[in-house]
Amino acid sequence: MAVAFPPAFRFGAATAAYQIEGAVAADGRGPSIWDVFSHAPGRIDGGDTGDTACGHYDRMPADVALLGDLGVDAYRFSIAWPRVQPTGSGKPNPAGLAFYDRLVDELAARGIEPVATVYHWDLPQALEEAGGWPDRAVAERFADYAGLVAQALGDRVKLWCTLNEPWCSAFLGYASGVHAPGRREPAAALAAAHHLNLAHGLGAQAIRAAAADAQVSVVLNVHAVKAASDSAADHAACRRIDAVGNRIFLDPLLDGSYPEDLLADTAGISDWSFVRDGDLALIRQPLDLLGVNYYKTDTVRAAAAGPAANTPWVGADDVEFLPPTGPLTDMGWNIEPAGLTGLLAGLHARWPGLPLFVAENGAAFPDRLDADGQVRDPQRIDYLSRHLEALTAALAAGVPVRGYFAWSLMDNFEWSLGYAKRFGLFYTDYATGERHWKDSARWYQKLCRRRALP
Ligand code: IFM
Repeated sequence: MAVAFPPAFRFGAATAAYQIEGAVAADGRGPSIWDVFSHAPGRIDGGDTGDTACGHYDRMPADVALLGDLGVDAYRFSIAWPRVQPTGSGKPNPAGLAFYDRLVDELAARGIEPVATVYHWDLPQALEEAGGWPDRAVAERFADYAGLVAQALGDRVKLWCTLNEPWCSAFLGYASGVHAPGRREPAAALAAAHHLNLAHGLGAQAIRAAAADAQVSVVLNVHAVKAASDSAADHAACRRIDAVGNRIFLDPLLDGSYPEDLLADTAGISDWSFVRDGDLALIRQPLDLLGVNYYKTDTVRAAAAGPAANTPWVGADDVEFLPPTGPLTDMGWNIEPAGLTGLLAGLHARWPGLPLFVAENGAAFPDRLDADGQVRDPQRIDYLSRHLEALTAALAAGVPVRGYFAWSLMDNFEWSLGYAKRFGLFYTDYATGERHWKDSARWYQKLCRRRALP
């Protein structure tokens, strides 16, 4: 039986600026933390950088044409802060803004709704040199920047995502150091998390001040984490990961408070004095939608081995993650569609009035461009269709899920793993810059047309 989606449900595809644009020195763009990090020896697999990426900056109209052929309702892209404000503050760079202006016009010409993410990890390097996210001033700079882009694009962009996956910015960037800027300072990572929350709140206000009919969202990679057993110790391990992985963002953003257990878990690391009076009220701005990125589940237990070094799990560094069980994607991630249903249902149970959307979901596989020009990726079709089916199970249970964005439109720069991991619906030939339809793109095209899963 075909499973149908509500008429207003949006099917989309997602990307992020640094992962696809390239042209890092074009039209006055300043350096970001990812330019600096990717050029530091040994940080990125294969020594890759985002200097060229998919060349989207120069190929944008053709990429929007592909989106049109794909038949998506919406396209979620991110705006590169260092294009708009090369040093992270001050007057906007008109040439940088003009690129996004053209992008939203191209999308409009094809009837595709633009969904703009204001920050997907590319902090202007000048702001990192002034302290980075552990420094409160960055949240204020973010609000200025968010206001600028909303002013420039808010007549055509209605749905705004302030931040993408602030957990990664805070904990991969400042605790484990596997992402830019590569710092390993657990206390600073907690401060970064708070300032990202604050940036969201201030940014949401600035967006609404600049564009009165804006819808504001934030996108979280809510970790679907389970305890390995029923033991109290394993449940405590799971609770701690949930606290520093999920509730550190969900609770202040949606309820205006930090979880008591998180403060207790991290008391030996930080006194949280970076939280000032009034911050929590600023952070808790009304949200029109919550974006959820979902890829996999994790199973954890209380470890016997003691604390691990350089973990992103601040205050929970002795929790052990069990090796995932196969089949696995090329990222080494498990494939568990039911986790998506559970995640959406759990969020809905806790915040029943809050509409949700899946802002990213997809899988990397070692795709190959065959001699006949085809890219045969049945595993991705299977992954996407099973996750969309899991989404419909949440819909059937009454969860208000408004859309689904496949990650990603095309293969791109997968951060510290470089170009080796291919998440795209379209295959990127990095030697020529050409995009090729994968079988999964043709499958997604059918889905967008029929608006029903076979
Ligand atoms: O490529 C990333 C994206 O930038 C953020 N979410 C997860 C994706 C896959 O790792």
